[in-house]
This record gives sequence, structure tokens and C-alpha cells, in this order.
Amino acid sequence: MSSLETERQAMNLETLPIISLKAFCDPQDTPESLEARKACAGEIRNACMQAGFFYLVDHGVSQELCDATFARSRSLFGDLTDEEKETMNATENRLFRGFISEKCGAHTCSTPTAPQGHKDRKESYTIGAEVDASEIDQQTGQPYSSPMHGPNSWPDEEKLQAVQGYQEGMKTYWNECTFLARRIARGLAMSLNLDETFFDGCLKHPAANMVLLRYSPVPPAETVGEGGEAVVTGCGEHTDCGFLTILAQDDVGGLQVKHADGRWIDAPYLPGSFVINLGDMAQRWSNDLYKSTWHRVQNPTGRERFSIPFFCNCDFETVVEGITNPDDSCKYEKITAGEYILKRLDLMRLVEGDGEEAGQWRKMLGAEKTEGTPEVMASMGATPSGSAPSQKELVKKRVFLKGTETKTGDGATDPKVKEMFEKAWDENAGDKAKICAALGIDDKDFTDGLDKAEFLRKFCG
Ligand SMILES: O=C(O)CCC(=O)C(=O)O
Ligand SMILES: [Fe+2]
Repeated sequence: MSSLETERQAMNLETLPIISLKAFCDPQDTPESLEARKACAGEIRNACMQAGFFYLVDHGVSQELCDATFARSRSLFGDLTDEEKETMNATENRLFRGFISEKCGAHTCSTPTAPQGHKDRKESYTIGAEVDASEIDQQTGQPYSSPMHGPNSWPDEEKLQAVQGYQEGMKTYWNECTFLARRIARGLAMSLNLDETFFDGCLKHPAANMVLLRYSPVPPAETVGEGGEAVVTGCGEHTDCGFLTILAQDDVGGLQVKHADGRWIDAPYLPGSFVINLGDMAQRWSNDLYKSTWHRVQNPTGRERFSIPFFCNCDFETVVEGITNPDDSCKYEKITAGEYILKRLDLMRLVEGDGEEAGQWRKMLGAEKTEGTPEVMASMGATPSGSAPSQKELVKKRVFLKGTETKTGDGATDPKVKEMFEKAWDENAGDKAKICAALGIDDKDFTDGLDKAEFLRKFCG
């Protein structure tokens, strides 16, 4: 057994660890401050190796701002009519920004282990990274952009009765989450025995997404099955796919994290905290040393629930190359964060085609050496042309939901996805219809007579 496995097995997760980030909020050039940061990094290392999840306190984001952000979220979902929300329908937006209603049924984190046909009983409103005129890219002399930077769908503030300054407030919260992600990344770097600033250059213009979530109240009886088992109605079990997630939840609770032995551990509301978890890209980057852990939302209280995950992805051009330990060999090929995330979100169409802009994006991904012009950089954010499938078609296929779920579409290559497809095959004994229903894949793509190996090759590459 390697020393790392011994380190991991010595731990015992029953509740999520609570970590104070104080040492990284105000770092000093003194031995005491360095010691405090090292101690914090040690806690982060334990948490990331064992649970992949932890509560973060003393994080530097004011409670007042968090409370105001929840109030704005409540107002957004509560004060707008369905028609008004429809004008900001995320399925019409190139980057899936805006609303996805519960009714449209596109919300599902359903996996082969979730009940078939499970739909998350929630509505969402997604905000993503915008092009900021003041953030000049040194390479181009133009405002920094990427395929995942673009305009948001902002509501008419006059319609939001209960709050003031919706857009401004959301941008302030967004910026605070970005600063926080950078502070956490300092701790992560140190925890991996890297230079403290290792991730600094990867989080200058993160291609992040923030999702306001409102979970519908569900009668408690509907959250328990006949055998007493949990019937998950909130958010089906999944892993996040990016770098790290900063989750704010209200006091209703319901988040659950999967223990290595299969049990679900509650992660209730802890006042003044964020829940932090690593995504699949961080797991890959750490060469599987750190974990991207399965989680879900199960809310048996009968109350509506609000939460706000901030999904922090790295800058597009960041090279993600396994950070290995001496007794480990690198398991994954080098990839740019941009290519990884576009593939996982099924957004590769944004960088395909012959257009100048697509070429420029590909250059950013390191996939093609083409010369970009300042004009092209300036025009970033425009809708790319081509015969790519429409947003609606993609949503219908359940291939992409809001950029967080482990993907269940074809062309997947991630080991987690493969694991999911394999499980679907095993649990449904090769039954074509059941496997298609469980994974949300098209029946027509699943040709008759495929055996398991052929099935996995076809759908998981
Ligand atoms: O609502 C929550 O607490 C968790 C949501 C989540 O895990 C997600 O949207 O990826
Ligand atoms: Fe998640």
C-alpha cells in the first residue's frame, strides 16, 4: 500500500471538516503567518483527500452580502411572472444563461443509480463570466475573453419589488466569490506542496458560472419510498465537473455527500460558512489524489430551499497536467482547462467551424496555431455560426443542463462518465430501453446487438 493510501485510510469521515481560511485572508510575511497558512493547508489536504468537501469559515465574504444575495435570489424567483422568466429562457441563450423552469423538465442530475425518470424539483437562473472592459489581456491588448465569456440575461429591476440593485449586487457577490476562489486556491496549492502562488495565473479570468437555485417544497411523504428509502426530489447524485465549487445554502439544509462506503452524510446549514467541494478537473489535476465527490440534495422538510453554487473553472488557456507525487505516475494526458470544460459541458461547437473567431478560440485551447487579430478578440462573445445543434435540442437530449452535472451524453471520455455508463449496463442487465432511459441517451444511437464492450466504446470513446 502506498503512503498516500495509508494517509487516506487513516481518516474517517462522519461529518464534514470545518476549516478556517483566516490565515489566507490576511497573509503576512512573517514566520507565524506562514506557519498558520501551513496548518490550514494541512487541513485542506486532509479534507480534499478524504471527503473532497469541507465547510469554510472566516472566509472574508461578509454575512451581510450573503444575506442580501439570498434576498435578491428570493425576489428574482418570487417576483417575476412565468412570462417574464420566459423572456430570459436559458435554453435560448448560447451560454445557457438565464432561467430554466422546473416545468420544462430539463433539470435532472439523474444517474443510473437515481430512480428512472427522476427530475430535479427546482428552478434555476444562471449567471456567467462577462467580458470586462477593464481587464485587458496582455497578449492581445484587448479586454480578456473566451468562448465562455459573454453577456448575461439581466432582469428588469423595476419588476423586483423586494430588493434594490439586483444586477450590481449580483456582480459584487460574483467578484467576492472570485476573490475567495483565489484565496482557496492558495491554500490548495500549499496543500499539494506546490508554491503558494501556483494557481494564481490560472484564475485571472475564470470561466465561472453561478447558479441561483430554488428547490420547490415537496410534501415530506413524497421524499420517502415504500421501503423507507430516500426518494431524492431535490438534486440527483452527481459530481461537479470544474475546478472548485463555492456553495452558499440557506438554513433548510438537505445537501448530502457520499461517503466512500456508500452512506450519505448530511451537510446541513452551518451559519457563516460556505460548503467547498472540488470538481472533476481538480481531481484530474491532482492525479486523483484529491476527490471530486458525489453529492445530492434531499429535502424532506416540506419547505422551499434556496442555494447558490459558484462553479469556478480556471482560465481557458490553463494547462492542466497531472500534479504527481514521487510514488505516483501521471494518469491523465495534458489538456487545457478550456478544452476540458467545453467537452464536459458539450460546448465544443463554440470552437468548431471555419470562422476566424472559432480559430482564435482553438488557438487559446492550444488546439490550433492560427494568428488572431485584435478585431477578432474584440468581437468575442458573438454567436458563432454553423450547423451545431440548437440549445433546445441539446436540452431535450439532456446532454447539457447547467454545466455542473456529470455528463450523460455520447462522446464522453471522462472516467467518471465511463463508470456511470458501465453501471447503467450492469444494473439494467444490458436492457437497451432501460439503459437509454437511465442515461438519457438516444435509442437510435444504440444499435441492436451491441455487447457491453462495444456499448462502452461507442458511447464513452
Ligand atoms: O443546492 C445545493 O446545495 C447543491 C447544488 C449542487 O450540487 C449543484 O448544483 O451542483
Ligand atoms: Fe453539485
